[in-house]
Amino acid sequence: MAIWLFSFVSGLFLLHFSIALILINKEVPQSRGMLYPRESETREVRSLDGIWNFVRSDQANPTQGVREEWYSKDLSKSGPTIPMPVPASYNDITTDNLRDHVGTVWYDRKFFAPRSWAVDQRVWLRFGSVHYEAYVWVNGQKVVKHEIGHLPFEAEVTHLLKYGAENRVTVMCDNALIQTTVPQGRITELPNDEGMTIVQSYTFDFFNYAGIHRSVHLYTTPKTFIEEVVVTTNLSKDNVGGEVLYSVKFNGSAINEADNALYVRAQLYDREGKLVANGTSDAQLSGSLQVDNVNPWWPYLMHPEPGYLYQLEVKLHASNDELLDVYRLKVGLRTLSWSNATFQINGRPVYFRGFGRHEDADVRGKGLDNALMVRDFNLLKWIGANAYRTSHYPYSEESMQFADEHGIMIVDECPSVDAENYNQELLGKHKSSLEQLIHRDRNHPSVVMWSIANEPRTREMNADSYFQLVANLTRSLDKTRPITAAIATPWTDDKAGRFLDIISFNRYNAWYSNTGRLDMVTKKVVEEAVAWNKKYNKPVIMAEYGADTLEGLHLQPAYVWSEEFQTEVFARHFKAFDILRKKGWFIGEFVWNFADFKTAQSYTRVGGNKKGVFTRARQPKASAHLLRKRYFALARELDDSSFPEDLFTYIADMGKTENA
Ligand code: BDP
Repeated sequence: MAIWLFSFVSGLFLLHFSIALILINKEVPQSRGMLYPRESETREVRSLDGIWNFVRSDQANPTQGVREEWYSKDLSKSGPTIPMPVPASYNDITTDNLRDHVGTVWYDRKFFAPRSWAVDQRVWLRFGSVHYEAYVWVNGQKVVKHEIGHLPFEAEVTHLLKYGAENRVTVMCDNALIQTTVPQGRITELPNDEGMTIVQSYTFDFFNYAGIHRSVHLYTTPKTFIEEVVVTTNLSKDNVGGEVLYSVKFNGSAINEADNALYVRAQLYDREGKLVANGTSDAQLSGSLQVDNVNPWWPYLMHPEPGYLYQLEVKLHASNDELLDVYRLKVGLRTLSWSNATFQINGRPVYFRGFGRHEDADVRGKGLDNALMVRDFNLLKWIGANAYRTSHYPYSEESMQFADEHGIMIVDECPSVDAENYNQELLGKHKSSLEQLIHRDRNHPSVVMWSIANEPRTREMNADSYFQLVANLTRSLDKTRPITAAIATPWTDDKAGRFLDIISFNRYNAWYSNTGRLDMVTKKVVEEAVAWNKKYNKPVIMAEYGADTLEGLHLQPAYVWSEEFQTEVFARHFKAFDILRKKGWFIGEFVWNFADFKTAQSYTRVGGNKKGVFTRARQPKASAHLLRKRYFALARELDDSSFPEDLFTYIADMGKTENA
């Protein structure tokens, strides 16, 4: 808890001495439960989203609220509160400098627990994500603590609630990033005009938005309930026969002492609601369902009906057949395979055409916003993309479900960005972030790859043992998906690539190197991709390339920051990609970035990072129209899909019409 002032000192210690340490492989804590809250005949879900009360702590006194037990009464009794929307980042809501606050803030709100919930069930309190660290109390009692943003956590609150009465939930949130958090940052004390002040810094290039970022739910389960469902799928070689393998964990005791033989009935329904397979589990609550004439899950533009999802209905029964709990989830049937040259889905090679993105918007920061999410997916489909990377942290569960439905492939990234100064504590948290991510996202057909880091400093001394341990853990948790990391270290110095299945590299030719030199892009991209492939003999993706672009700035000939320049930079890369595609092991191109986004203040950033193909308000720059033509041209060439009617603007007859 708000220990960063102390950790600051130990952070410095680690900075200087960690490189000499040997990293040890310790067990990571195992996540439990956390199924996405869904209503069923045995479960109720209530949203606690809305306006909460909010207090910021004194930066110089971050633990005051804990010492004074602010959680034991309404926050308003400890001082003036302001209204704060949930979900949202708190940073851009007010007109004062809350934006740059470092340390703890407090939220609380009241809610009713209906009388009906008092009988024979459990109640859970679940947070979709709080960044970065959260402490939660209900009616003054400590409930749960969670560290690492962008990931869900929950706790049972059955015993703490007053039923048929008002209750209070209090959250303390700490945004401080130090050398042992994921991602890392630094806290320094610097003199200012009033004396001394605390300053947060970090090397990564997006604003450290904080607060209750995703929805807060209360949900009920029966006393004995379905705690986890894990699903994997297989297809026959001709993609006609399908198999859904499921494995269920329950929590709670059996109905009576003698009854320890629970079982699961699993039923699979197609899109029209027709039952296509059903079965009963074995004693370990696992089983398989066979599907004839299957509709496989295909990516967008790879098939006329992409994102086909079935519904799996899981019913937990007591041995006397009494129905205990029901949970339903969407399932996509698909296979993944990869080699040292290709990545295949349902036996067909995939070429990724996508984006690096951010969860970012004005006012809301990183807060979940359905309007923005739906707009973004409409733009992804408009532009013909088939994939994106959740750079540089896990995105909302709602967006993962949306990607499943729309056939958008996800390279699912954990929150490790710019990792350096490798130390034991960092390793533990990095591994834990992957464990939590895989636990959360393992059932999504859209997730086709795990990204274990963005731009880690992989030339550092401990980088090889560190990434070996991180990759080993990831593989031990999921063997069905390949592992990548987006690397910017020059290939000559990199020590992490050998632990990956797919090499992704980030490079800004004509931007950070040889700025403005459009004649120094194509050859360099080809040479670098070839070098990565030669070094590791693995498929290669260009995971980031791009140029900052101020919308509306036009300069001919192209000049940095202009729309012409971004368009030209893209075109020079396209040329390189087409040369590389012929080599057989180059499997994808991801533009940086989907949309403009906020960063920390810096003289290289005008209101944030402007490498978006779309503005922050989600309107296209000139490059978007070019990229759209490329992505649809690739889809036609590789996946046999057709062009949208408005792809090419009518210019002239071009001699095509026969004389009448
Ligand atoms: C890359 C980072 C990305 C940055 C980008 C940039 O992976 O987070 O936003 O550079 O500078 O190195 O635009």
